[in-house]
Amino acid sequence: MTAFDPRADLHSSALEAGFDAAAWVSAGVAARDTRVFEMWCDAALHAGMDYLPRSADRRRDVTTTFAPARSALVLLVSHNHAVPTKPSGGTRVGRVARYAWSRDYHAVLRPALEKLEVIAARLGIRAKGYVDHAPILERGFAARAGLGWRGRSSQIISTSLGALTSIAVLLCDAVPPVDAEHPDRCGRCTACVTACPTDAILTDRTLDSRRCIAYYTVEHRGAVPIALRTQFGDHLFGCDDCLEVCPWTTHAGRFSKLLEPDPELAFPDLEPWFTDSGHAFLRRYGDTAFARARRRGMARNAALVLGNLRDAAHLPLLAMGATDAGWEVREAVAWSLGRFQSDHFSHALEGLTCDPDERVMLTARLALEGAFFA
Ligand code: B12
Ligand code: SF4
Ligand code: SF4
Repeated sequence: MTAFDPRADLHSSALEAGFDAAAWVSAGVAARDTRVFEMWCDAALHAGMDYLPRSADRRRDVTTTFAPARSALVLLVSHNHAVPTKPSGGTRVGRVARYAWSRDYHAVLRPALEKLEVIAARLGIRAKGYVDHAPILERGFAARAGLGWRGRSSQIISTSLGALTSIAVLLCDAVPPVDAEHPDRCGRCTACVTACPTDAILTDRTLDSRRCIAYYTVEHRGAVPIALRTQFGDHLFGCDDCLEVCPWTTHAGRFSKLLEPDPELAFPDLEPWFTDSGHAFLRRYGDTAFARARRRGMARNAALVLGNLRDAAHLPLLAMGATDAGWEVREAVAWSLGRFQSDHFSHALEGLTCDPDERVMLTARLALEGAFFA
């Protein structure tokens, strides 16, 4: 790249806009990447995310998303925030993945990408920015751009930023560079595989979404498989276990310029999730990642965390959840009440044995028989 190359100017502008790393890559999708993606979908490892196999054709060719695309400026944004101070009051237990500690990164990064689109136009480059919402194999782009390599956790790992990053892609009509894929730096490390509470990480560096806590707590509607529940521990929303233990994350230290952590998202109060309406929930969390799970999903997640913590101080909140409008919340509450030895709130559990929803009724009956106490 020469000093007068507009690509170099756009690259500098991206870093000035607050992105933590940027690199150019060709827009052609590697056949290996589409093959892996399609085999992964064929093996049903996408769980209930049916939009993934549906978009396989478009993922093979990004000109179906942005017709002029010849190259891409791939961007990394760190969400490795320092831990904010926990607010007081309410019931603030359970862990939230770091990407959800700030306002929804899609909303925050969108204006930054639009700014880059305008700068690109001034430089004579047609460009369109995407973050996580288009059928683009974003990790494949980041790996080919040399920003990092695909770790055993399947996350793109950067030597300077570690594993706690998001990817954005600015598709451009600029002349493509020669791709310079990053070498694998996992070596003999298997820390992420060992750290995964549900054994979701597979040997080919993909994962089984049907076992992944991030999948269930963020994407999945309905009940979580009973066999996995105790392994969820105190994970309330998303999961960073396989990313936090990565030695490259530990070495990277704290970053994140574009995303600001909000203590109310890092340590949310669970109580309103059991009392507020769905509308009130969206008024409070509409511009956050929690909106994806909606009130019912978050109340379900909260109930499972309380069942795993087994702190009697949380029993009144669980009892409140026993009359929730969402069947998946009542079902999770039935399981969680069954994790306590106390008879204090057994009336709530007994009530659920007559629940109009059969799934709730069955779980409540098993809970009363002591099936979940161990
Ligand atoms: C579906 C999805 C999920 C699913 C499935 C995750 C998975 N590992 O496949 C679930 C809900 C579980 C999930 C969880 C998370 N996700 Co997610 N997710 C996606 C999404 C929408 C599609 C990913 C996908 O297609 N998966 C299927 C697999 C096969 O594809 P792939 O992982 O992209 O792999 C590609 C290549 O690496 C290559 N490949 C695959 N296997 C192999 C093996 C080898 C050896 C090689 C060389 C290449 C190769 O082929 C693929 C195509 O390019 C992307 C956004 C996007 N548009 O890409 C975000 C994305 C992958 N998620 C992201 C994040 C941040 C997360 C979480 C950390 C959130 C959290 N804290 O809870 C977790 C991490 C869990 C984990 N360890 O992966 C980031 C990843 C950033 C990064 N640095 O890698 C993305 C890119 C979103 C974004 N724009 O930032 N996610
Ligand atoms: S996000 Fe959590 S559950 Fe999913 S693979 Fe990583 S450690 Fe396992
Ligand atoms: S924890 Fe170890 S094996 Fe996993 S991605 Fe990081 S370096 Fe690779």
